[in-house]
Amino acid sequence: MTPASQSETTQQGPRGPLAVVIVGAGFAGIGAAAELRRRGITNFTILERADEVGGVWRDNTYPGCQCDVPSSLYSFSFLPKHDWSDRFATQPEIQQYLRDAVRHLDLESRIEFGRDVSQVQWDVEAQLWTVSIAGGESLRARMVIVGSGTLNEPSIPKFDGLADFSGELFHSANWPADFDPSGKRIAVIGTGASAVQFVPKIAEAALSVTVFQRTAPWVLPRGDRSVPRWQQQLNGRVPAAMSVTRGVDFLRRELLTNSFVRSGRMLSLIERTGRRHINSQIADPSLRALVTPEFRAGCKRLLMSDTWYPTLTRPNVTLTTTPISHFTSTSVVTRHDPGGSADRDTTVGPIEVDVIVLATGFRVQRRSILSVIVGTDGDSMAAAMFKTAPTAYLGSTLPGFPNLVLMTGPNTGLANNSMLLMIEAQARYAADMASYLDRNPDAALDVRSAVMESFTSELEERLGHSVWADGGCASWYQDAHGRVTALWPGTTTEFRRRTREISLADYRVLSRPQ
Ligand code: N01
Repeated sequence: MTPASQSETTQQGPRGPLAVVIVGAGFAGIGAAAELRRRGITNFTILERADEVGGVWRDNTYPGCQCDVPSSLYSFSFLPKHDWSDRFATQPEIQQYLRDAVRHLDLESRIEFGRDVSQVQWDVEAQLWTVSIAGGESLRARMVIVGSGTLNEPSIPKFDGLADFSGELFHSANWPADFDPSGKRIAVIGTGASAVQFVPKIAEAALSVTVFQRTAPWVLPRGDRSVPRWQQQLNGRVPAAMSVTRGVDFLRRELLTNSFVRSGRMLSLIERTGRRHINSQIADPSLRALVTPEFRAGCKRLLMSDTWYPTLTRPNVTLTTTPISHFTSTSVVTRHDPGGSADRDTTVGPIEVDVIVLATGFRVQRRSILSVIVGTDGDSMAAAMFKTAPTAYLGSTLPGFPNLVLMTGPNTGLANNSMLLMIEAQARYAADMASYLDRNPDAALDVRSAVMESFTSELEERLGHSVWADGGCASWYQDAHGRVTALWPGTTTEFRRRTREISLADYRVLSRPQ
């Protein structure tokens, strides 16, 4: 649609009704669109607030940004990529894959860029969603698929004085394209998956890097390697070769699930590997002590890096576990913490820096899109979801929000496998709902409260003794009460089976008021 025709429709009132509006053009939105197409549903549009596809893989451009599941598992099963350059795909290559996927699936004309969704409201009379876009336009649709992502709202801790800092300050997900670390004194707050990837890169050029670690993560050997040209060609010519690699990578990850859910013996093996990794890369006993985790492996996301520990031993890099007190215009001020580990640490007091990088993760539990989706009784999805624990039936649907599927919703995250497997399963589920609605023009599907309650109890029971709940850590996998609300408790195979189709027994069929 051209801008001209968009403004025309503004003057004429809401556009539509469309069969489906998809919010977001990352893996989830594109996967859902592909599945709709496969089922012959073509009356849909994708609203994307940025000017490019890619979601998190568009936003995270920090140096060293790379996938931590093998690339064999990082393309859609219906559009395999055979020529990944590395065993773990890099951010630019993943984003290019998504651009290519959009072209290949002929979705280019379906994506409307620069369209920031401001409200999604159910119209009880018309049984349609009204999707409002910042700037004034609105669309009507029978169904909405929310694919706007989970790890896309940077979490900025409320540190005293942070706003007074006069140097460069940014979050790892908003990396300035022209940032040059050369000769700079850099503070990095956080030691999660992002920091572990970019600190080794910036440390090569920076004058100094001070890494502020609150909790030492488990870091395992990565074993990355580039894929030789001959192997890429073989994968292209003999698809079975790639399928075998994909199958082996898939099974190894799938089989780990039980260890996490039951805190099984495999975790001790992972911890031994983690400790060996520390001991083989760090000679200094006090630094070894600082980086040794004090919780069970897997409780937080397992990180993989062959360069993290060697980077911490560089003369221009300091790891400090002294808590941050506040910031001044030029420094990070730490505080002595008698109850903590300050006695093992040498750095206490103001540390003058030119740059602060917040590698402090994302707001996962309370993403803002949930506040603007308004259901049958006028409540926002955030209000409905947070009455108890954040949950949705099969991570996808919520009572009072008919004909709406939340992609990568609560309890659909994975600690050990590729999210694309979950996304494809959810896309099929969403498209099955769209097909039903297509066949039944007067109906709407609203998941039964009892079905969701029983699903929520099942999750609580299955996750209650998992390492994510009992492993002795706090993480974004949990809500404020320590309940595991981000992760799926089973294998991806189980999730695929349970989301293969919409079971009508799980839903109330609403009919349009006469
Ligand atoms: O964020 P995180 P991330 N004071 O939440 C610390 C995915 N991902 O951006 O552990 C001091 O993991 C916090 O400390 P603590 C992946 O799913 C994937 O690194 O809470 N420190 C922690 O060290 C990952 O899980 C890839 O004690 C504070 C860090 O900040 C998710 O994104 C690559 C603090 C946050 O770590 C998020 O990763 C990158 C405070 N007030 C990311 N607040 C792939 O390879 C927070 N911290 C696919």
